[in-house]
Amino acid sequence: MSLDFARLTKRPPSFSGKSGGCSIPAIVASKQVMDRLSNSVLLKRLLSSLLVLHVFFLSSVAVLAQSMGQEQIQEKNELNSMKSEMSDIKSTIDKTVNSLNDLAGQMSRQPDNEVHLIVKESRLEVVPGKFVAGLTYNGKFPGPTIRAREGAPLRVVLHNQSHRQTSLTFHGLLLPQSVSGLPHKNGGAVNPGQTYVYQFVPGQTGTFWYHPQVNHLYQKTMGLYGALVVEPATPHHNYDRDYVLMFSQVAARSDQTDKANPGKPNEAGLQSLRIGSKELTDVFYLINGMTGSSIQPIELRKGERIRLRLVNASAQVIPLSLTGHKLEVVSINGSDALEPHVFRDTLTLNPSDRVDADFTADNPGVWSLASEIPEQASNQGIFPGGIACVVRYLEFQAEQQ
Ligand SMILES: [Cu+2]
Repeated sequence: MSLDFARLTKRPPSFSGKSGGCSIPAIVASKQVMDRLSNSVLLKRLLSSLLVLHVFFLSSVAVLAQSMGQEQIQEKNELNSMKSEMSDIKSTIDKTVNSLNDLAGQMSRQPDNEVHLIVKESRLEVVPGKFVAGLTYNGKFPGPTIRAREGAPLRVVLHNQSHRQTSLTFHGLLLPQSVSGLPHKNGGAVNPGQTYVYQFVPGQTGTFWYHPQVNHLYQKTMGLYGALVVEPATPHHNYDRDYVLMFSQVAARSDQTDKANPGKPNEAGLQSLRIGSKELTDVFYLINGMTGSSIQPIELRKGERIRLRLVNASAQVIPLSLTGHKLEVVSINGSDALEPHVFRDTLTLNPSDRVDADFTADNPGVWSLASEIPEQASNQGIFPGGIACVVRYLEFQAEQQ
C-alpha cells in the first residue's frame, strides 16, 4: 500500500477559507475553534493531572526502586556468602577426592592381604606334656592357614629368625620362578636374620600348602608347613563350615637323658627329631600337629554342608575314612571345580595331595574320621591316636547331656 503524502499534508477545508468577510462556513469554523479551545483547556487539566500522577508514579517507583535496591544488595550479599560456602565445600570435596585417590594408589601398590610368617626354633608339644624340638611359623604348628582369593594380590613376608637358610614355596600354585622358593640370581634363599617378600596373584582355586624349598627335607620334618586356601573370585557359598586338616608325622629319639646335661632327664624323654636317624624310636602321626584325643573335634549341626580341606604333609600314603557319611570330592590338588564329582567313604591321599571333600550333615551322632592303617591311627599302639578325630553333631551332644 502506498501513502498519498499530498492528500495527508493537505489542510482541512475549514482552514482553507479565504480571510475576511464572515460567512456561514466561517461561523462554523469559529465554533469548531472554540470547541477545540475548550477541549484544549480540558486537555491541559488532563495533562496536569497526568503530570501529577506521573510525578507521583515516578516518586513511588523511586521509593520502590530504593527498597528493591536494598533487597538486591541483601540478596547479592547472601549470594556471595553462599558462593563462598560453596567454594569451601568444593575445596573440602577436592581435598577428600585427592586423599581417596592417594589411598587408592597406595592400595593398588599394596595388597590388602598381607601375611607375615616368622620362622623360629620352637618346642612342639605333639603329645600332651611331651615335647620335641622343631621349627614353627609364628610359633604355630602347623603354621597359620593363609586365606587368599583368586585374582586378588597376596603378599607373604617371610622373616627368618632361625639359624639356617630357609625359603617358601606355595605347593600346587603355578607361579613365576621369582616366588618359587628356589635359589636364583636375585635371591630365593633367605639367610638367618633376613626378610623376603613373596607377592603374587593366585590364579587357581582350592587347597594348597606352603613349606620351605631349601633345606626342605629337614625343615618339613621339623614342622615348617601350613595350608593355603584360595577361594574363587566370585564367592559361592555352597558350604556352611570348612575345616583344614593337615596330616603329618614326626619322629623323635626316645632318650631319657639330656646329653648336654648327663644324668638330667630331658623333657618327657623326647629330645630331637631326625627322619632317617637310627636313633629314632618314636613316630607320631598327627592331624593339625596333635594326636588322637588331643585333636580338635569336627563339630557340625544337622542340615549343614561341611567342607573338609585335607592336606597330606606326611611322607606316607593315608587312606582316610569317614563313618556314617559319603564324602563328595569337589577338588583334588586344586582341580577344576566343574569336573564331575565322585562320592567316597574312603579317600586315599598320596604325599602332598590336597583333597577338598564335602558332605551333608544328615546323620546325627558321633562319628570318626581316621586313617585305615592301624599304625597311623594309633599312638604307641593305643587306639584312637595319631590320625583319628571325632566328628560330633552339636545337637546330639546337647541331647546326651
Ligand atoms: Cu611341596
